[in-house]
Amino acid sequence: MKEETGDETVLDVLERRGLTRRAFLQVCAAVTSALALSPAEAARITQVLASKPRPTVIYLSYQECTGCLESLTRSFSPGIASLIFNDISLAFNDTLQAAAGEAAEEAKDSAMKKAWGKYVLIVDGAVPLAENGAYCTVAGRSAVSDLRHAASGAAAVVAVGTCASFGGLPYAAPNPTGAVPVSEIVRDRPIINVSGCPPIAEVITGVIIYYTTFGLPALDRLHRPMSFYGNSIHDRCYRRPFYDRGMFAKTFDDEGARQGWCLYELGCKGPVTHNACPTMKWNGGTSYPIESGHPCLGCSEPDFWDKGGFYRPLSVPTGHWSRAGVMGAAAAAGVVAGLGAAVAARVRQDRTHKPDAGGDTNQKTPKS
Ligand code: FSX
Repeated sequence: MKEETGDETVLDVLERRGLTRRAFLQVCAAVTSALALSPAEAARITQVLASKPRPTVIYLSYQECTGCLESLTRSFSPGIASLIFNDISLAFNDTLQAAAGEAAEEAKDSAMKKAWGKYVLIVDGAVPLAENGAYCTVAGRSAVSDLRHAASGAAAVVAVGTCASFGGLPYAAPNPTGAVPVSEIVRDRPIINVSGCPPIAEVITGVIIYYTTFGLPALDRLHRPMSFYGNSIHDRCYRRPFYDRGMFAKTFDDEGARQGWCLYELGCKGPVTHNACPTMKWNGGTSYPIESGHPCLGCSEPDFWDKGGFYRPLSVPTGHWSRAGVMGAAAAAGVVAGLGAAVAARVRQDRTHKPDAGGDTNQKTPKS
């Protein structure tokens, strides 16, 4: 086996392990299919992975539940092993690495020095600012100071999870720690938000590999990659025909729920939530919440904890992101359009259907 060097390509790494070019082409095919690359990009992938050094990746965690990393470790294609051993050089992650304490901090400092200005910084978790950042400290240093330092040597920052992207649970009212998203601390580096609580595993790996191979992907107004967040859950929902016909489950165990009708009246946030759940699904494409009979909670959108109740039908959001104007006209228009369609559908339903023979009359219709 050849000796490990700092600037290896994916092909070098596989050859060093004694794997054949066939294995390399399999990695290229896995990356191509995971990223749904255009024909032009797919044609370039073999050349890029054979010639471009693997990027150094530093992965830091702050206020979070480790659900994002749990999700990442369950990635199927490309799997976490392939990502770490083949596609990137993961220099620091305090959950996955064996080192702890001072040895871990030294490893982080040395990896950052070696790749200063070039590494990709992945961050999960929000960052508390109250009490001078005392609510989250690592090795005696506040998260905010740690993040500022790490980001100043990064080529780009990938905020993994809704906590890092938009504040998430720590940011929810009354936000006692003064938590903020990464974008409020880092203002001079490109930021890719990979939201979701947690994000889909293959979306995390896909974004990391896309960035490290091709650079910044096309982003939406909330800095999320369009390829994964360009459509709403509602756009691709297999229950959509029931929504359009005004056929709604009203309780979790009524006839409508058993027949797979739309979950809008049970609080589904699909019309205002952008993510790839209906197409990529979870656990290697097995299912996703709506397919399992549960409404979408809207976990990949800003302020999802504060929007007035997971099981209440949509209404115009009132949380702090929307007050600050971050929610934006497009999402608000989506809510209004969704409500308009639902009300119109409901009128049609009342005129033409009696879909819920055993329905729960206590459930309310959507209201603005
Ligand atoms: Fe937050 Fe992630 Fe939810 Fe948890 O790292 S997005 S609470 S799944 O773990 O940050």
